[in-house]
Amino acid sequence: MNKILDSLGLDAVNPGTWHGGEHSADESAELIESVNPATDEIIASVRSTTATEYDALVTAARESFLEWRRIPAPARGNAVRLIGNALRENKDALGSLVTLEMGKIKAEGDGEVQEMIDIADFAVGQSRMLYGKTMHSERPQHRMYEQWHPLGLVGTITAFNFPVAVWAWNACLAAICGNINIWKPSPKTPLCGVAVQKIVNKALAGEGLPPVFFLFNDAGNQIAQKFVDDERINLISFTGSCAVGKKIGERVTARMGKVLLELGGNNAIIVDAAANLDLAVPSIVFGSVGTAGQRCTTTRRVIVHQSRLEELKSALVKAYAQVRIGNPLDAKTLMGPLIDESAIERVQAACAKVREAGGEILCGGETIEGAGNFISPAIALAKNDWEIVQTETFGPILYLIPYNTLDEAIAMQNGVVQGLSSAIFTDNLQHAEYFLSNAGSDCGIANVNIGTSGAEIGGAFGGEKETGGGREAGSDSWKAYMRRQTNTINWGSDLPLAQGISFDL
Ligand code: UN1
Repeated sequence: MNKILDSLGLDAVNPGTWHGGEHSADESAELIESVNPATDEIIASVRSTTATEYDALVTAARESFLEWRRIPAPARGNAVRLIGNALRENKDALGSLVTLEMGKIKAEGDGEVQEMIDIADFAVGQSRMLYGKTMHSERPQHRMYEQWHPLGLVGTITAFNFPVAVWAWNACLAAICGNINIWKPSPKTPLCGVAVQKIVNKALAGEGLPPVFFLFNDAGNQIAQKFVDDERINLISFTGSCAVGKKIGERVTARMGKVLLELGGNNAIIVDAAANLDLAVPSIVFGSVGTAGQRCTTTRRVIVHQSRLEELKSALVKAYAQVRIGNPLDAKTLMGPLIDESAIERVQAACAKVREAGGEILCGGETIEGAGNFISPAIALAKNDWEIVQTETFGPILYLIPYNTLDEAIAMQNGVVQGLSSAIFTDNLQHAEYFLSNAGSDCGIANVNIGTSGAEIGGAFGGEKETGGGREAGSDSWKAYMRRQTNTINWGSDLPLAQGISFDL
């Protein structure tokens, strides 16, 4: 544990307020303890940010923006390239810290840092491609085009489950677009925030750049509320639950700010009559047990053709029995702990609700003796319209739901309030294409013979309905961090009006 902290320059008590390259620490501020969910031990603590420090931070960020926006986008991209390189150097240590503080297995902790590196690389290229369109004006000797300008201050609020990658999606793109980033990490994973801030600011030190990356920590949610309501913050990008996201969306739009919401999912995999179970079974297991069921893309429902139910049921129960649960830093472990005790309680309550509704728990849902928040992953035979199935329980419980026709399966897949990720397993081309057609999945992500989780950064990431409609990472998601301006230039000596209007004096 100490080796990991030492190599990232973390102490037993760490300042949680970073004004770009510098940190401040008001010692009157509360300490946030970082707890290892695998052992219940305190790893280290991070000092929360006071209201005064927060105000000073936003003022400094605004000053920084006035300088940063003047730097050409490709040069801003070069700064992000330095960050990507620094993350490469720190991949092992930062991946281990993610595992230590969040509890996901080391391969997934490292994978998260790889996702940061990937988006940094993507952003470097994008920095030379902030393209606007040109249009043909209807008026002679007129030219029309559009260009993209930075928003200003981009606030990112991240969740515990992806304590570093989701920041990188937002921060790398926002930075090349010319914005200053202010990050509020989850109070459950404050050390990851501090470690990333250190790596990033060290990489940019001596480059003669204004500070671009700012951080504050909040033990409760008072400063976070100020942040959401702060008119100086041009965009709030929030990842978290639908309930909190809805409130944030309302508050930010009430002050005419911009929001980018990446909220909950209730993701399903349809296992068609023509599915190849050699592909489907491992994908379902990774999707439901990976990150101990705590991804927003986690597979929560498997909608299986009646003819394949028995076969799939026994294959899944067998596979679940082989999932090695334990110390997430151990290379052999496939499933680590849940984030805290209340997460365990929620999974157990979900199992109880399945039983109450008349369903069957096929396996799992049992806590494991000793320290840490360990529970065996559960599979339940259930019905799609049960309240508990309609609810996103953020843990390893998977609902198995039989169907007869593909239309019925798609209706069930879409029959939830969330719309993040979805998949079908089938070797039937018509069924695959139907699932992807506009009569098919209503989610932001729809896959064929690939599970619901583990998206690459190159695509736009996000979902519809109560998932919030935001898109982050690849494709043209960069546009969310910019404002569009349409410019019309008259290079002639007449003044024709659009729509042929004559207005002669
Ligand atoms: C999240 O759970 O908030 O597609 C993000 C995935 C990851 C990102 C998940 N690349 O599962």
